[in-house]
Amino acid sequence: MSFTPRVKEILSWYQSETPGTRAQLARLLTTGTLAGTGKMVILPVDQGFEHGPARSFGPNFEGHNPHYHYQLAIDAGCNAYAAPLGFIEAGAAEFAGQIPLILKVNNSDSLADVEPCSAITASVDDALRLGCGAIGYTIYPGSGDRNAIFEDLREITIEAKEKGLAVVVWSYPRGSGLSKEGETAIDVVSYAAHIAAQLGAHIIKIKPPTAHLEQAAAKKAFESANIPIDTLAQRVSYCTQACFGGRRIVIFSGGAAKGTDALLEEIAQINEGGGFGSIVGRNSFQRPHDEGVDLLKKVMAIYGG
Ligand code: FBP
Repeated sequence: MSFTPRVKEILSWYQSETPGTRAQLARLLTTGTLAGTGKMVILPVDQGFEHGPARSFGPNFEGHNPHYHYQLAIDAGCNAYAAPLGFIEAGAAEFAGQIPLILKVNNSDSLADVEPCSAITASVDDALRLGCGAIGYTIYPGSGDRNAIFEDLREITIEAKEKGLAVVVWSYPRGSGLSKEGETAIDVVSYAAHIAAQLGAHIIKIKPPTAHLEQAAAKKAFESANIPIDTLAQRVSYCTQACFGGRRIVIFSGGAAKGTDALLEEIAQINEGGGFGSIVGRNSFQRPHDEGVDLLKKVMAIYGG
């Protein structure tokens, strides 16, 4: 397969990586409906672990079946499917080679009342054994546990790169240092995205940021530099710039289930701001199968232009 100029350009940002890692990034960029466009839509299904099965799969009972999500990602034409060890293991043989896989190697639950942190729940070797092309890891900038979170990612990233895998980082600011509103504030989200880039992430996943400015010093900096943050498109643009001047793949999460129009309006703004795509979980697998596929196809149509 010959790559499009856009795929070649994106791969040129990752020249220091091993051939194996670059091949996995290339596979992510050349799979599914958006193949070759430089955009990606990924299906993530770690919500059962993160939020519990009732909140995650109550709205669409089919979601309890691990194969359902593999098939949903394939039917919709996603670039990849991301999940924790159990869900990936439960379908890796049946669906081998049909869609790139991202193994979520750390996870957190909603049962304990502690500073945000995740346990390491799978390894780079698990990812290789299961045929995954990338590992996924969540960091919580703002958490009192951030040193351990960052240091664990460092170890895992070194190993993943040595063994030829790509690294996808979910960067979700939260913890005692931040207000609830601050978790999605533009200064905080862009900062969290930058931290993920500095930690060596190839693909950075963040939440769509709001116009709120959380930290006084950052507020001053945004205002004196006149950085436009009124629209979501402007804020998305700023977040991609915060990741090495646009030389990292930055994608945006779908969030809790919402109406189709509201989600598509958000996607249109992300696309306008130069976002590289979306990772849409609850909004797709909590709808009945055909509606979920239809919605993901509409999302891809926006990114595909
Ligand atoms: P959604 O599209 O369902 O928001 O999925 C994106 C995601 O990052 C999941 O991978 C993860 O389980 C969830 O959001 C975490 O959400 P939060 O940490 O805000 O509870």
